[in-house]
Amino acid sequence: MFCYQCQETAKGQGCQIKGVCGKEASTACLQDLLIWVTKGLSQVTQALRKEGKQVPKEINHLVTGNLFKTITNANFSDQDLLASIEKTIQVKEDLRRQVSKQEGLFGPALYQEKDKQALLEKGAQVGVLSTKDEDLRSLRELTIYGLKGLSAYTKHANVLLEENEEIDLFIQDALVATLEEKSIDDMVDLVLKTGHYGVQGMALLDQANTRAYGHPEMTEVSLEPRKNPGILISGHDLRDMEMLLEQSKDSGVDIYTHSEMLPANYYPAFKKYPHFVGNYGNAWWKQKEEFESFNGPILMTTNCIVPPKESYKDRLFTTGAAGFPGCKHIPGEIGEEKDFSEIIALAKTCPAPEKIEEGSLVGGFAHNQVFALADQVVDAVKSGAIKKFVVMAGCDGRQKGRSYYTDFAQALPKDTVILTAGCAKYRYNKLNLGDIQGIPRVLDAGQCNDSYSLVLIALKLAEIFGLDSVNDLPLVYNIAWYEQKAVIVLLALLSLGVQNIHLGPTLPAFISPNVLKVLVEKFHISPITSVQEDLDKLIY
Ligand code: FSO
Ligand code: SF4
Repeated sequence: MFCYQCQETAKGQGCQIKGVCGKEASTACLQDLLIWVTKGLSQVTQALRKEGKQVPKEINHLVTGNLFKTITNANFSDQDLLASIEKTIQVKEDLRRQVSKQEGLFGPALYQEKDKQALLEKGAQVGVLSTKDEDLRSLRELTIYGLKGLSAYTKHANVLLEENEEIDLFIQDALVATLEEKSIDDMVDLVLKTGHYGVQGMALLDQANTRAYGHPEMTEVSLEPRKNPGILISGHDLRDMEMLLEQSKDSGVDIYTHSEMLPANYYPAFKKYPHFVGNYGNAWWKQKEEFESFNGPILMTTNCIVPPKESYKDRLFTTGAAGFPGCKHIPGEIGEEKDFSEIIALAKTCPAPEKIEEGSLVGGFAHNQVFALADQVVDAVKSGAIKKFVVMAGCDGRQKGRSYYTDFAQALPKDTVILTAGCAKYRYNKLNLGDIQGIPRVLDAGQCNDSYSLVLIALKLAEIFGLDSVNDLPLVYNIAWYEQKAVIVLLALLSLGVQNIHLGPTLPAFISPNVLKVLVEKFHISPITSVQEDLDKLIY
């Protein structure tokens, strides 16, 4: 195996024996093969479309679903990955028969192995290192990781029955492009185009979420459990949240969010459920302790799963793209009602969650809510009460060095406001950093995909202040990344021309020195340094 797609990759270079995330070598090879056969399927859909033939939307969903399954910490199940590989080859073969001009098809488009051992061996040959040139490899992987993040967001929109076929076409074309010999310049263009579609993907999801559940609004979220048994729901899938709330109402079981599901508390449609209590715990990587003390069942709707301890493994359920061997998976395709009754029944037999925190936190500052506060915000900027906005979106992770973000947030002068989204916020959202004339100093827009809100807010501020570019705003970026959803957020920002992004806690291992040079020249990206040095650079 060789995997370097996340920030915690071994030695900052690549996991080669087993993933730091807990991924086995066999799983890594199957994920590589799943990507490869999905490229093959995309070659076929591209060929069909060139011949003017229709490709059903279920095929688009298969492509995005496959990519989603290979995101860091999403699916650890060899069985599930094998089934996806077999299905993809089967579907691809069925479609290939409809292609009139077969001459252009090669490699994965023609692959139709069935034997498990042979599949594993193939997986070991078609991974990251099969591209020999370091820079081409870097740009291909950067594209693929962006596509993985984009697929996850697209999928979340699809489950709410929103589609944008243009995005699917791009994903498939871009997958095919990573099989072709392209120049470095063409690949840089492809990376930026991926970012452009990243913006479209986040916009689609924003539209899907707000149409279905209303606009997030300023909300005080309780951090304290009640006395009833509970179910903890984690990940990003709001449709799963809705189904769970609906099916568990009047059952005597309470519902709590964990990690990236916290923003569900901000949506009007979910507030009407009296058994939806609040949030329990912190970012994904603290789940080993927090799932233990929660006492009740946990539903993982997406990444980030940490291989569970035996003590709670039988209480851990997965659904959607998530999977873990030995944990029960709740099935349900797009448009289908999932059945969470087993989880609810199990909850009733469990003790109530143990209290691990006190008080509450405030969030819900997505674009609509911030626009509603625009006059207040603009006055505070004009009077000098707010001197700078600091975008600190992205992910949290286990690495010790991430305490930098807590220290940075704490050291920021009192006339700065943090704009955040994603699980990165857990490093500072409980610090009580106060407010500026009633505007909280930490404005949480929501999940990592709600970084889209931060973009809209920046554009709105630029418009109000009559500026030509968001780069002229008193707004700086200090972004933390961990996995591939953060990659698409980053590429989206770059495609919008955002300059001077500070990225940490370390730069991606998959960015080669030459590709980094391009990013620095074009966008002035830089790594974080020390809190003081970065404050000097960004704030003072
Ligand atoms: Fe975090 Fe995990 Fe949202 Fe990620 S929970 S790390 S970028 O999956 O998706 O912010
Ligand atoms: Fe290593 Fe990250 Fe890949 Fe897991 S996802 S194998 S930790 S690089």
